[in-house]
Amino acid sequence: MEFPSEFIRFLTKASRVAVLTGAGVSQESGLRTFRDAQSGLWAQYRPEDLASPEAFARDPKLVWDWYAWRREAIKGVRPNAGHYALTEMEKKISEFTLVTQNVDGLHRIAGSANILELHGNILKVRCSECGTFTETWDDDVESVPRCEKCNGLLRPDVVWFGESLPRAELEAAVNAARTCQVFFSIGTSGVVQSAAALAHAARNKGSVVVEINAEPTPLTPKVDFAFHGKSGEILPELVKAVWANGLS
Ligand code: BV8
Ligand code: ZN
Repeated sequence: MEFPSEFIRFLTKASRVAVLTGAGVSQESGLRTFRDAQSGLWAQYRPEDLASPEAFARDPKLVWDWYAWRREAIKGVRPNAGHYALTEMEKKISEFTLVTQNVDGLHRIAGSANILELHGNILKVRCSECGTFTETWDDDVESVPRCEKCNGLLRPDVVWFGESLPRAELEAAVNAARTCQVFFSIGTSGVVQSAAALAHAARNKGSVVVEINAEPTPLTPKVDFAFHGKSGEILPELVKAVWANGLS
């Protein structure tokens, strides 16, 4: 893929870069994106209908089993070239912030360091009553496992629709978006708030906004550079184009 020289120059000179990722960056690892997450017995449910406190109150076992199914899927995959290219970029740029909507933990496994998990992490479990985290729980039981401290139902440590994002991570993400010189939106349909507002916050501060996504999104008309294709192919090429021939 050819990258406009103006863009390469910008990125070469940039010392503050913020990146927002979504389910698209994990697609080439074999994980379904949110929009086409539901298959098999889950096909009858919209993700929003399972990822909410109301759904958990209505049928905790159904929601627990959905997350157990997704956890098994995640345990069976590895980061892809897109994840690793982002770890390379982090080494080349002095202030690099990786904000992710993904709960799969693949960025950390790939070696990224400065990660803000805006929507939590599916591999962590806590009590829905007292909030106590637990490292061990039994997945194949008739009912939802319970908290040893207060006997409350355990739940995945993710942010459900209608729940507020973790304050510290959100504040750090907004700050990174507002102070970066280049903002990347990668593998996200840009429809879920408050994450989707970050690119606009960066743009309003005069940052160069870049979209890398398999298809155009509502953000596309507003970006400075849009590269449509697979992030696992485009990101390694970008890293090579900017940093391989020792431009910086
Ligand atoms: C909140 C964790 C305070 C759980 C998730 C303002 C206006 C309207 C609505 C709202 C608003 N403010 C709040 C809301 C409500 C809601 C919201 O935004 N609803 C949407 C649907 C309109 N937001 C909330 O509830 C948030 N909480 O704001 O609290 C509050 C509360 C109530 C009212 C006011 C304020 C909490 C949102 C977080 C929910 N939790 N995940 C779990 O995972 O189970 S969201 C979840 O869905 C993901 O984390 C992610 O954020 C989102 C999915 O989006 P993407 O990651 O972008 O994935 P998607 O499949 O959509 O797209 C993938 C893209 O990749 C596609 O474009 C595809 O083309 C591309 N692609 C595919 N393959 C590749 C690729 N690109 C590159 N390479 C490839 N190989
Ligand atoms: Zn408890």
